Amino acid sequence: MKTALVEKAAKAFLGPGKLTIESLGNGLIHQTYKVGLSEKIIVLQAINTAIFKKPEDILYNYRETYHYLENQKESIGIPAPLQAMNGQLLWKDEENNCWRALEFVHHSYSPLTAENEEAAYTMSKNFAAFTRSLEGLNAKDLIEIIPDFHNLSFRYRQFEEAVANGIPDRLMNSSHLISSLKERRPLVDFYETLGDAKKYPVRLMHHDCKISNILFDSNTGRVICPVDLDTLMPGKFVSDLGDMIRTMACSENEDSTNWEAIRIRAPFYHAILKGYLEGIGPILTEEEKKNIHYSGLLLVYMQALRFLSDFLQGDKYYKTTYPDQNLNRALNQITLLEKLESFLKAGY
Ligand code: GN1
Ligand code: MG
Repeated sequence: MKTALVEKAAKAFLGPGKLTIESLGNGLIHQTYKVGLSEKIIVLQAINTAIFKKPEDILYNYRETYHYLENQKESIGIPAPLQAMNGQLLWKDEENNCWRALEFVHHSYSPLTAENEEAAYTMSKNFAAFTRSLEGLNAKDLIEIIPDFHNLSFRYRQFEEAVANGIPDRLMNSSHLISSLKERRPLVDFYETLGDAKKYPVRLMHHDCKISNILFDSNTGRVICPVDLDTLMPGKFVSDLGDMIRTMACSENEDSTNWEAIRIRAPFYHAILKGYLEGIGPILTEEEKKNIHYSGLLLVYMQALRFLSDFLQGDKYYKTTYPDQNLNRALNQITLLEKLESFLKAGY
């Protein structure tokens, strides 16, 4: 993003004056900045409208959630959405970039890895408690921000299309990965059984429960709240639990190419499950509990499909910093999937 545009957007939210601007976070989708004007600091984001086609829907869901939580006793609070000087939550610049701003939470940080089981337990419990605290908000009242976002059948179809129409030399480089992913097609069949809403209720899920999406207090070390709520929308429990297993139970992050080091850290896996069950409380159904171990399998598989499809189609979706990065990410996730399969087969 051009500096001049970031400055203009910052002024649209903060007014005129001397600004400080720095990049924030490690998201793969939006451009995020920490912007200051004298004492006031905000988080400013250019929404990726190629992916979030209706950015106003993000603001709608956020405002509804924010107000709902504000009126609940002892519930988790989230950073306040901020209006631009013109009173709007969404501000468009002359190139049609869509900007939004949030309150900056002082003395906070978001970790890149779960340092120990305790941290994994705490985070998992917090994400689960977040879902629980939204039980009173009708999931159907929020907009499905990205239709079919965690629909594994849809992701599998996208993968098939990428295999049919992908860039030829990229297809050749990935033939081994493509067959590993095809072999695991039965996971899609299992996913389809989740369509039964009595057994697997639709709830408001975060849909991006990776470790870097939770804020900790740097003074006390305690969890503050989940962030990156753009994909907060109706969904199934596997999404959040699965993404936590994917990103916290794994010994390496999704960008690692240290294949030999990728493994499931059993104590972390158990801590995540324990935290989730405690945080969600009695609302999980028997069926959900019975099939709880599918969560990690489904989400790691989906992420592998998404990374490989994007690679085959020329890296149009995920930000990359080198040519084979999405291929490596897919390889990383398939390695993780194999490790998770053996871990579960061995009785975990
Ligand atoms: C994207 O931008 P970021 O890093 O928060 C993606 C998630 C993936 C994740 C993989 C809207 O999230 O679904 O799990 O990358 N978000 C979207 O790191 O596609
Ligand atoms: Mg995200």
